[in-house]
Amino acid sequence: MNLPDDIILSLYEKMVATRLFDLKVKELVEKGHRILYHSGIGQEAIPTGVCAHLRREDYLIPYHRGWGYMIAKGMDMGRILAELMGRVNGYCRGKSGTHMACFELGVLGKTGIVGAGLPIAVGAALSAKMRESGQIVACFFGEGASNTGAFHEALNMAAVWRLPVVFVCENNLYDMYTPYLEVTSVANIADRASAYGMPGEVVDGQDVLAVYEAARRAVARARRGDGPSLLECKTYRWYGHFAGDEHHYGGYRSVEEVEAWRARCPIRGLREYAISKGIPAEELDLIEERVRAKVEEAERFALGSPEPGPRVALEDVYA
Ligand SMILES: Cc1ncc(C[n+]2csc(CCOP(=O)(O)OP(=O)(O)O)c2C)c(N)n1
Repeated sequence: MNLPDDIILSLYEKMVATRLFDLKVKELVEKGHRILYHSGIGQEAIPTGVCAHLRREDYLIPYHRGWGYMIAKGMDMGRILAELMGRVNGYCRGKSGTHMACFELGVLGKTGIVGAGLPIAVGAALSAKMRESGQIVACFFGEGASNTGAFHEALNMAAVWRLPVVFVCENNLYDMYTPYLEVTSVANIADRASAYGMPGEVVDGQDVLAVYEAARRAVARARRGDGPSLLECKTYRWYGHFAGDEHHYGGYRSVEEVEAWRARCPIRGLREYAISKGIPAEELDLIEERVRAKVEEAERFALGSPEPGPRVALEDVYA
């Protein structure tokens, strides 16, 4: 694969933004701000590589880990952070926190129920097909979600109706604190695709170019009207399941295992590839500087945004 430099630089920028935004949230949590936090650091290549193929009008079903999907789909980091902090300038006026949605960009919201995004993806894809709108759906979830009934129902209906969905499993090897192999009937979640007559592919989730290429095929299939696909991206989260999970390092995960995965940083991997292709390191440094400034600006925006008063609790409700 020989991607043009502008695509490589764009993937780099999105991954760096995802990483620096996540680190900013971590810093704010450590300072005592109350933010529901599931770090996606280490997994940046997956939302970046998949969402690079989405159009503005396509649907996106994110899941609880990280914010790379939202950033890659074009959501504003300041408004994401404001929402996480419960401020009125957030995407849902501070009422949803991490479960925010942005309908203008097709982001249908995170849910706190593991696996619950998959049937929503099927519904959105059915709607797109019936309206002949040309939209597709990218649906993200962890390997733990693939053991829920919702996963199996969703894949079955998506296959029966040949719906335009790309199911993306981020297999970071642990369902909270449980090694997935202890509770899962197959070593590769992608193998489950064959039970529903759709293509399933195992992808190196630390290699953004591999994710980009696999997603290109799956998205093209969905756009052609040939139906859904399942991508399983093998990956690893660098930090705990959530802020305060201190046992992830040397507890339920060995220090050697964590360090071996950290050595396969997706951002460093792309950086080295870009430099080997002749892209100057200074250009990559400039991108980092620019993104860092945007993250600082997002923090100022969020902290400067007021908290909603009690009156707004009665707004945006049905009755
Ligand atoms: C139906 C349901 N069961 C349990 C939980 C508690 N829970 C939240 S995240 C999580 C682990 C999910 O693992 P996975 O889907 O692999 O995603 P990961 O956190 O590893 O990215 C669990 C068990 C929940 N939110 N919903």
